[in-house]
Amino acid sequence: MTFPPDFLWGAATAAFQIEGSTTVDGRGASIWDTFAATPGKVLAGDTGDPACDHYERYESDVDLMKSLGLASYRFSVAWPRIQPSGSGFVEPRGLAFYDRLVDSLLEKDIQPLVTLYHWDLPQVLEDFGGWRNRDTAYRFADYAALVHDRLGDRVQAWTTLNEPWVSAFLGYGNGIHAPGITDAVASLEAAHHLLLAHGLATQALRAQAPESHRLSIVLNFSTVWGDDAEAVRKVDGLQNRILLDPICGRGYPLDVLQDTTWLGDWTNVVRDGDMETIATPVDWIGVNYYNPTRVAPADPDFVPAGPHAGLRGVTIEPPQGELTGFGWEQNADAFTELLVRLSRDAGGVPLVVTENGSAFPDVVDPAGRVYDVERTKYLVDHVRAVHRAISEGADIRGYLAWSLLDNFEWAAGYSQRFGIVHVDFETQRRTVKESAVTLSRIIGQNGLPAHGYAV
Ligand code: GBH
Repeated sequence: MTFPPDFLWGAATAAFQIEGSTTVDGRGASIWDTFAATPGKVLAGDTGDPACDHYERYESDVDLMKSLGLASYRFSVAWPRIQPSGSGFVEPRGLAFYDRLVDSLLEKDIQPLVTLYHWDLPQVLEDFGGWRNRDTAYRFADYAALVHDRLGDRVQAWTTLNEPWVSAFLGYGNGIHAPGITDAVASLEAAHHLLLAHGLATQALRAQAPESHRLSIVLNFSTVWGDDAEAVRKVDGLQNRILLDPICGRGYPLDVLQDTTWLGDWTNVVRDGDMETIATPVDWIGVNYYNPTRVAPADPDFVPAGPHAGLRGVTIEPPQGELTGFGWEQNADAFTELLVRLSRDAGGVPLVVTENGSAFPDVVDPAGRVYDVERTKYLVDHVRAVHRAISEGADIRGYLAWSLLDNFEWAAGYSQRFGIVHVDFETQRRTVKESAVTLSRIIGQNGLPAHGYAV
């Protein structure tokens, strides 16, 4: 089972989840600093400090990546390190950090994939309405251009936003993420402004980037399964198509517009030209996949708890089969099905799996080894699922594991470990897990044997 010759293998992280050092070198506060400092928002009162102390330890972390044979590393730039108040003043020490990180990656022949926004909005911008405010989209485009201006001589692969769906619907909809707003209409307006931010930033980067630069957005998707076609259509619309369709130039799906009108007219934030801006062509789309969603029909007025703004007449069913330690369904067939479908829907735009992984508690044995059997199985099953999707015609150019390190898992704090490398948050000691060794072998042979892959 071999992958295409130039298939890109790697691992991913995000700034707020690993860096720590949240108050050094002029960094401003982000909405996640505020949220984590608010009692009851993050499990056990965990915060972004010290996380993995990666801000101080990036060099040895890059050595670790090299020792695992990673060909690429996806990380995000913390906007509040670059512009502490979200616009205007640019903090040179913030830029210098990512400059050093990029240099050490290139020195070790690891290709950097830069994500410009992974949820850490400068708090000052939130004070002016955050993603509910159209102006934030323009501020983001300015910020994107200035980071690209600094790193673009060395970084080829750029992502505007990570999972705008989560920013909009968990941040402003059900409020389980920062800034913790619970307002369905606001979440749809935020979704539009996030898409606009992506479009404006893509235009700004395109204007200054050489031809070789590859611009993208990363979206989270779920395979929606159920016996009732109408229930599947509704959830698929509000989960997958609501952002993918505008990016691919199809505008907002009509059924989604219909399903959400009872909330109020959120589309009055859409101005002339926005949909064209949002459809600015990208070179690839990042796919983050973790689990399928099972749905069933319900009473027409029933509104399920959860982030899907406007959803009515549907229930989200419990997961089936094997679950991860986080309670998420493990289903690799759902991944193959999703990738084949997305590749078709993306209309010729290649896909990169920018995140895939699973959370389980780790057992560190007395010799200091971590045999993460379940995570390793999840990894192997899902890498096979990608291969199957490619053989069924999907255009997939890479696979990045989530995550390089155990880290700050948002509202779950440090309670959920997604790393292929274990982090002891007391000592900051890193321990390579079996899953990392396995990924390393997969990379080494650019694939897996078809059968009997022994861990
Ligand atoms: C990604 O988001 C993030 O990009 C990353 O930062 C994060 O650490 C990682 O995944 C792991 O969480 O409540 O059972 O219905 C994941 C997006 C959206 C996936 C919500 C799971 C709900 C599962 N997530 N979804 S459930």
